[in-house]
Amino acid sequence: MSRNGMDSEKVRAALRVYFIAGSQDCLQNPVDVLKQALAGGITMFQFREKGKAARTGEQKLELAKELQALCQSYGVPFIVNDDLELALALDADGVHVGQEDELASVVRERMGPDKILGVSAHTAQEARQAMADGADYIGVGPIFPTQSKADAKEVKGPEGIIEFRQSGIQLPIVGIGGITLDNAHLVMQAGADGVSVISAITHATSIEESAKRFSHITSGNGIL
Ligand code: TZP
Ligand code: MG
Repeated sequence: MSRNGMDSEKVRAALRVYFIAGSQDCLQNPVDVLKQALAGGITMFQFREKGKAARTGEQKLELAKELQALCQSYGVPFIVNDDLELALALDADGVHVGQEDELASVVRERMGPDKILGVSAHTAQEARQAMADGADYIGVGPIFPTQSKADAKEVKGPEGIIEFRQSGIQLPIVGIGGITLDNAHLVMQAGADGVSVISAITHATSIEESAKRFSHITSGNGIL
């Protein structure tokens, strides 16, 4: 079985503006939030329904289906956070797992070679293991302080990404945690292929405008 699900250049392009959300992150209907984010130009979406306020069971499934259909209408990959069974049931485009979740090697095996596998990595060793397990990309963070993840690890700063690159990690990297329109360029300059964002999009005054600006910043067009 091929170890990587997708051509790595396609993965790098999809990581550019990687929007993550679940209903617990949204100030309005998550379907409306995603519609606006897609209109603004996000390049990938991760459904991360997590925490006390999260939906479960049938409600989670129904929301996932709706969000997936929206992503499909834009040709944007729909990734499921830490729920392999849901991803398989929906034939989602991929799965993202953390170090405490299902083993990446197991996820790769069960999804097959053509799906996108993302793994959160905090050390170069974890990054190398993720690659060996068949990861298409790694998520590195938190880069900056975040309010969106209760159990977030120590803040790494953009230096965390520079260190990964210096230690020879060539896998596509997406930075995560506290990324805003003001600091996203630092994440890209550090060697990331893209930015993962929750609150800077879900809590934006204009979601579409925020997504649009992230798109400009990460395409090298500078800060608008
Ligand atoms: N993993 C590390 S930080 C984080 C996750 C899921 C939350 C990122 O959210 P925000 O609002 O973009 O800081
Ligand atoms: Mg997780």
